[in-house]
Amino acid sequence: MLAVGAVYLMGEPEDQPQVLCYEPMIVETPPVVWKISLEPASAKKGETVRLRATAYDYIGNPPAIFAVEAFLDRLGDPGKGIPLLPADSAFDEGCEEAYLDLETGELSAGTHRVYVRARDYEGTWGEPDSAMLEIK
Ligand SMILES: [Ca+2]
Ligand SMILES: [Ca+2]
Repeated sequence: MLAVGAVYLMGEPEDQPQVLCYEPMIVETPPVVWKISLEPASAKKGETVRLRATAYDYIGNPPAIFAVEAFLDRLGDPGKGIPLLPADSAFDEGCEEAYLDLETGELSAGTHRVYVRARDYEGTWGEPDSAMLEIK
């Protein structure tokens, strides 16, 4: 009686809910990263810099951030970066703030690019975003 793609109706339409069945669709719904901030964005060599980023997963099952990672200067393979920590202590929601304290003692003077990328619960990594860090 109930078939995929069919509308199941019993009795009067107004007092029975319509049940719709869909074929499951598998699509990648990568999260996005935005609002990367560096405090300070211009640091003395050796000074600790707080990196903050917000990640958002629009669609998923569930739509939730699983991990956020950073790369300095060269973007590496997904999952190989320095992990950021969840600001609220757990990556479990669609919108998460993450942070990382960057040690700058090993960095050369000049500008460095900091990349940030997020992964959702379904295992899809999003496109990286980046911000510039100046070491004096
Ligand atoms: Ca997703
Ligand atoms: Ca959370």
